[in-house]
Amino acid sequence: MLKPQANETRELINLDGLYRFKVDFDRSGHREEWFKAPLASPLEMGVPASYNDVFPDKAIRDHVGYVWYQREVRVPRGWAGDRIHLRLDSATHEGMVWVDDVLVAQHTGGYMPFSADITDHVTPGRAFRLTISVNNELTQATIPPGSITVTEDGRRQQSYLHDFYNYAGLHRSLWLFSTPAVTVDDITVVTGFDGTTGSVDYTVSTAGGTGSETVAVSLKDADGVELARADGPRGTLSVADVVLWKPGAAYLYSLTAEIRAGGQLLDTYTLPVGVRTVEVSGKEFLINGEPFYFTGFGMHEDHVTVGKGHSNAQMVNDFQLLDWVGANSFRTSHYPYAEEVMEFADRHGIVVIDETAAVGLHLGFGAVFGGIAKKTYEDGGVDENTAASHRQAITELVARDKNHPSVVIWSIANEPNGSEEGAREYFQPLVELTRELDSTRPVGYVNVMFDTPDKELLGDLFDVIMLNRYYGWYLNNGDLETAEAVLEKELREWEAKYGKPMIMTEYGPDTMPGFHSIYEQPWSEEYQAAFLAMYHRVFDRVDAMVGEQVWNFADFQTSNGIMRVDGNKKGVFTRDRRPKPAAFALRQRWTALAGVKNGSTKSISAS
Ligand code: BDP
Repeated sequence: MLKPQANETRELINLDGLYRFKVDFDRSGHREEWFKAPLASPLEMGVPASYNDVFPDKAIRDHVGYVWYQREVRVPRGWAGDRIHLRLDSATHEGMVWVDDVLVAQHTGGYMPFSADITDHVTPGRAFRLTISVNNELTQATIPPGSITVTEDGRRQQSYLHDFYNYAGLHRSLWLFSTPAVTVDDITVVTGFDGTTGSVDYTVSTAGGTGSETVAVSLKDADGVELARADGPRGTLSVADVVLWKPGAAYLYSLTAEIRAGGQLLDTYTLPVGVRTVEVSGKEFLINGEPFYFTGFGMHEDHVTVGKGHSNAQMVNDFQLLDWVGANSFRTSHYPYAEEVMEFADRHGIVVIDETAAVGLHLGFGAVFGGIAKKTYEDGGVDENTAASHRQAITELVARDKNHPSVVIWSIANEPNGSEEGAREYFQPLVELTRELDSTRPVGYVNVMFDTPDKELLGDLFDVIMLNRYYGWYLNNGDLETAEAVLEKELREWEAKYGKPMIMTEYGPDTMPGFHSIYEQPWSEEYQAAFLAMYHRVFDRVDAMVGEQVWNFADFQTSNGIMRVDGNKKGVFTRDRRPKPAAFALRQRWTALAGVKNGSTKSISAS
């Protein structure tokens, strides 16, 4: 899936800005065909952003169902003869798109782009009415799942098992773009190297042609100097004296594909390419054949006011803070992030664990918080409908992100029930699907604290073991001595059971900024620092540990609950990105580690 771009043969117009906005409180919009006329509403809404925290209105914030966006869009005169498309980088969680009176696209899955060819419905030089209805409902058939109940007085309420607020709306950019009739439809690259010679295997698929066109590709270095050329839709480009893409030292070549007929250029597309390899070998995680140690965070796309709306300035700030704290990686917990984020990581050498939105696939969680434990893998729970959406989520994620050198692991779920009967039957086909779609990257899932090695049924299906552990917080709260012993014992059991590389993908306590204690009391800033230092001592003693990603980079908004005060406070930075003291301790440790643990000549000092 190629991101739209402007070049010699393609045009691109950004459609962000203010849209007319209407909340469909009584679910009448589709029946009354609101797309057929200007939306009758005094509200306007900025795009991209979540709408929830923008209006001082509880009914809008808590609304369960559709909201509508609308604006006029003018198609440039010069686009006559081209194919014209609309692209939404996301609509959370379901989007329906009309061009004037015509439904042109419908997509479910709130964190993935989709597009529509609207050539037949628009006229170059004229404007059209763009209307989008966006539904925020989560059901047992969506990824992530959720359930809706209706109160006695008719209010719809959304509940879900994941610990981040169900922000909704048009979170990412919208685009109008043109392509020629014959197009480069997709490009896949797989890279490698042998000594100082790099290789770029490429496959270019085309659409709209007669078969008589020719495809050629070329590769340029970062200075724009052409290094290699090849004819044909698939082949291998060889790169002498290759500069590898390395964590902390990104280097990007650019691959240009061209379609020609009779010498005339029909279409072209340029893709940034990082040459690097990723591999699991025994207990090691290798990038370019060298052991890599992940440092960083599980993160969230989450900011004050705009919620999950993408903002380039906030993104740059988050990456700058990652750099400041010495992090070399992050996980896109718990959904795919905006493509701008992935491209930024590519350009700056940040390593990414790329996760689907499959979070909350554990119906036993209810019991932990005093509710009733339900079976997870049964009809009406995590069932064939969930699996169908999950397959779509994996397929779209790999299609979108397969060419990013920063992506080194596919994480296909966060904390599913991995110990109940049915877990293997559910996950085995999904792992196989992921490997079929991309045989080059390790595949993992993130294991929940209840699924200890004596109970867990899935680890052998995956390449890496990714664990979320909260000893010292949800368990052994305030008792770091016991927590340390239990943590080490469990990590050693995992190591013995699978002998695979292990990453701690979540660990950390809620921490109230400004709360101090000389007794290392839970919630204090001192406790957070002591908690993390304890985990680090243990990681440094366990060989198979190849990474540590603290939960969380920053405080973030969640649904209401007795365990949350204006959200989750496990951030090392506050929600407005001010450091808690733990940030300074991490900075010291991670700067010293610099991505190397096993085989390191550097000494690892436990902070
Ligand atoms: C884990 C989840 C994460 C939560 C975290 C927590 O993976 O989404 O926010 O716990 O409780 O279970 O803070």
